[in-house]
Amino acid sequence: MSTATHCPYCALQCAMHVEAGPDGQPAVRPADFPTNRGGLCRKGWSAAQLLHSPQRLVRPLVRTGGTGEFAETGWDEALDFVAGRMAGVREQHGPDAVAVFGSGGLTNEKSYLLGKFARLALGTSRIDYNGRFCMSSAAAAGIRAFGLDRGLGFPLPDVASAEVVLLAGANPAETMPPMMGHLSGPRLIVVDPRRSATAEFARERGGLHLAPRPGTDLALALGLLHSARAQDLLDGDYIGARTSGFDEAWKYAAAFWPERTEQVTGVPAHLVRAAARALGTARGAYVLTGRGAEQHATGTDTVSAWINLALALGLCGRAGSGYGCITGQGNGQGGREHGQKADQLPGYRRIDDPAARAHVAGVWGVDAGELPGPGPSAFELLDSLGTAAGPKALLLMGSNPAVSAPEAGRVRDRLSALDLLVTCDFVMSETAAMADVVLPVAQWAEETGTMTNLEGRLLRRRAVLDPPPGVRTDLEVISGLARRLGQPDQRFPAGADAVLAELGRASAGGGADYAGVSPQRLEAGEELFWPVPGPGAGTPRMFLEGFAHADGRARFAAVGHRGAAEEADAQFPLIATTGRLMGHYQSGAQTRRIGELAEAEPEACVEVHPDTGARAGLDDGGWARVVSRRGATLARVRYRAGARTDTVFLPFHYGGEQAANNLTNPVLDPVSRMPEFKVSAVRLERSDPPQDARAASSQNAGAAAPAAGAGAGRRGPARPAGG
Ligand SMILES: Nc1nc2c(c(=O)[nH]1)N[C@H]1C(S)=C(S)[C@@H](COP(=O)(O)OP(=O)(O)OC[C@H]3O[C@@H](n4cnc5c(=O)[nH]c(N)nc54)[C@H](O)[C@@H]3O)O[C@H]1N2
Ligand SMILES: Nc1nc2c(c(=O)[nH]1)N[C@H]1C(S)=C(S)[C@@H](COP(=O)(O)OP(=O)(O)OC[C@H]3O[C@@H](n4cnc5c(=O)[nH]c(N)nc54)[C@H](O)[C@@H]3O)O[C@H]1N2
Ligand code: SF4
Ligand SMILES: [Mo]
Repeated sequence: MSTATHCPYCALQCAMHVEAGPDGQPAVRPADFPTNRGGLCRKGWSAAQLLHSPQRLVRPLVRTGGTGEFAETGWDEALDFVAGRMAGVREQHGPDAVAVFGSGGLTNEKSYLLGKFARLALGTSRIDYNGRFCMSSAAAAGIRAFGLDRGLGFPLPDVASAEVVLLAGANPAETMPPMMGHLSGPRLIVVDPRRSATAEFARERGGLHLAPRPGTDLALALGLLHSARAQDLLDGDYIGARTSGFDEAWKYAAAFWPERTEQVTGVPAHLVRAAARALGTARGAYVLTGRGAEQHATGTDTVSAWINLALALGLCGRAGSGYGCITGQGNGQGGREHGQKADQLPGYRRIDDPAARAHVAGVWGVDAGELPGPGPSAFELLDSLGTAAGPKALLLMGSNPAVSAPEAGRVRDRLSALDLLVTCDFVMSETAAMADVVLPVAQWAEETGTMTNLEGRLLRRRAVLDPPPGVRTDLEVISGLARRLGQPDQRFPAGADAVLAELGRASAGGGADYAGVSPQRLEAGEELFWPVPGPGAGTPRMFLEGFAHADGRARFAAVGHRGAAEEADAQFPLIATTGRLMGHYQSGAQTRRIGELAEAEPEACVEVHPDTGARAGLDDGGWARVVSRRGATLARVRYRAGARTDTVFLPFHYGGEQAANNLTNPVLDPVSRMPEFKVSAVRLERSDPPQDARAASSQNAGAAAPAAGAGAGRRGPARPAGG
C-alpha cells in the first residue's frame, strides 16, 4: 500500500504518501508538490498516528436516560434517534429550531452536502461554520475590492521570485513551515506585535520587523500608503486605468504621516518609511495577510487598508505581484464556497440573490420558495442556542467550539442548554464530550473527496485504507439522516464523486465555478485552479484581464482607523493576543492526542516580556492566571525578551481551565461577523499549577479514552435514548 494524498491539517495541503510503516501501521512520507516541495511540518509527519489511536471513536454513543452516561449503540438506532429528535424539535418549534455548524476542514463534497441538508432536509436558515472565525474578514474585503475572493489569486511559487513580500499578521514559519521555502528569496517585511519565528526569519535575512500594538494594523497600513505617496512611489497609471475610489480612500491616509503612525501603532516612523520604500521600489512585490490582521472587530476594514496599499502600488491583477490572504484550514478555501455559510449558496452565490436561488433550486429539483433565507453568523448562532427564540438542536461537523469559539465559557453554557447536541467526530473532543449523541466518522486517509488549497488549487483526497469497522463517513451520516427525515434517496448521495458532479452543476456560472472539475481530471494530474467552468485549464492567476466588478476595475475602500473594542485600563493593563504554536492544530482535539506532539507542547503557555512578568510577580517557567472581563485561563509563563511590554500572547490549542478563549472578546466585525480573537484587555496574576495539568497532559496523549462515561462535561438532565 502506498497512496498519494494530502495532509489532513492546514491549507497548505502538503502532498504526502501514506503507506505501511515499519510497525505495519500507516505512516507518512512527504511527496514533491509545488506548494510543499517535499517538505512537511511535524504535524504532517505524525498525522497517521491518529488513524490507529486507541482514543479513536468507533461506535455511535448515545447518552442514556438512567445515568446520563454515554452508551454504545448501533448506527440504525443512533440515526433513527437523531432524525426522530430533529423532526420532533422542528414539529414543535419550527424549522429554524434545528441548527447546523460546519467546518473549513470538511471536503468540498461534505461542505456542499451539509449546506443542502440544512436548507432542504431541515429547512433551516440556521447554518454557519468555523470559517467565520478564520478568514471571513479577508473574504469580505477581497469581494469588496476585487468583486470575487480567492485566498491567493496566484500559485504560491510565484511569490518566490518577488523582490519583497509583506506579511501582515501571518506566522507561516510556525503555521505553514514548508511555505518558508518560497519566502527565503524575497526580502520580508513582517508585521506582527510579536517577534514571531517568521519575524526572526526576516531579521536574520536583512528584512524588516514592524511590531504594531495589536489592533492598530489599519493605522499602519494607512501610514505606509501615506509614506509611499510622500516618496512618490504610487503607480498613477495603474490607479487611473484599473481602479476606482482612490481619492476617497486617500482622505483617510492623508493624516497618517509616519510620526502620527508611530504614535498610534508604536512602529518607529523610520521603519514606516523604510517599509514603504522597500515595497514601493521592488520589482515584484506581494502583500499577504493572515489572521493577525483579520481577526479583529475592524478586520474587514483592516484588510481593505492592506489591499488599498497593494492597489496604490499597482500590485494586483498582474503577473509577478499581488495581494493574497493565506487561508487556514485544510479546505478553508473550498469550505467558504459551497453553501455552509449562513448567507450563501453553492458556487459562492448569495442566498438572497433571486437568480442564485432559482439556479440552485433548479439543480436541487425544488421550488426556489422552499429555500430558507440568510441566517445568523457563527458566534451569533452559537450564542442563541437553547435560548427562548434560538435553536434547540444542533448538528456539529468538524469543529470544537467549546475550545475554539470566542468567550468559550459563554458558548459552553449555550451548548449545555440545548435539547439535542449531535457531533460527528473521530475523537472525544471537548464539544463531543458535551453531546447527547456522538457519531464516529472516518478520517482523511479513509475517505475520498476534494479539497481546495490556499491557492484555489483543486486536490484529490484519496482513500488509503478502510475505516475501522463500525465507522461511517460524514457523507454517509448526512445521507442517512436526510433519508430518515423523508428526503428521496437520490437527493443526498453518499458517494463523493456523485456529490462532486452535482456540486459542479450547482456552482456552474457562479464565482467559484467547479463545473469542469472531475475525479478523472484530478487523477490524471491536471492542475486545476478555480474557476474551472469547463474542460479548460482553470485560472491559476486571477484578474489579469480585469477585476470581477462589472466595470472591470478594483475598488479602493474608504476606511479609517478605529481602535479595538477593548482598550487596556487600570484594571486590565495589558493586551492579550492569541494564535498558534507549530506543534498543535486549532483546538488541539487531534494533535493533543498524538504522543510526540502532546509531549512537546503539553500545556498552555503565555509569552510575556520579562519586565512585564516581573511587575506582575511572575517567574519564567512558573504559572500565571490571565484574567479578562470574561474569564480566566491558566498558562505556563515563557519570558520573551523580544516581546512588546504591553502585550502578551497565548495559543488557543488547549481546553478547560487552560483555554485562551475563556478570555477572548466576542465583539464582531460589522461586515464579516468575525470575532476579535486578537485583542483582549487582561491582567496577569501569579498562580499555582492548574489542578488538571498533570492529568490532562498524560490523558491527552495517553492510552484508551473511556467511551462510556467520557461525557462528564455535559450538564443538565439526562435524556432518554430512542425517544
Ligand atoms: N501549527 C499550526 N498551524 C496552523 C494552524 C494551527 O492551529 N496550528 N491552523 C491553520 C489555520 S485554520 C489558520 S487560520 C492558519 C493561521 O495562520 P497565522 O495567521 O499565521 O496564525 P496566527 O498564529 O493565528 O496569527 C499570526 C500572527 O498574528 C500575530 N498577531 C496578533 N495580533 C496581531 C495584530 O493585531 N496585528 C498583526 N499584524 N499581527 C497580529 C500573532 O502574533 C501571530 O504571530 O494557520 C493554519 N496552520
Ligand atoms: N483565541 C483564538 N481562537 C481561535 C482562533 C485564534 O486565532 N485565536 N482561530 C480561529 C480559527 S482561524 C479557526 S479555523 C477555528 C478552528 O477551531 P475549530 O473549529 O474548533 O477546529 P478544530 O480544532 O480543527 O476542530 C475540528 C474538530 O472536528 C474534528 N474533525 C476534523 N476533521 C473532521 C472531518 O472531516 N469530519 C468531522 N466530522 N470531524 C472532523 C476534529 O477531531 C476536531 O474535534 O478556531 C478559531 N478560534
Ligand atoms: S504545513 Fe500544514 S499541510 Fe503541511 S504538513 Fe504541516 S499541517 Fe500539514
Ligand atoms: Mo483558521
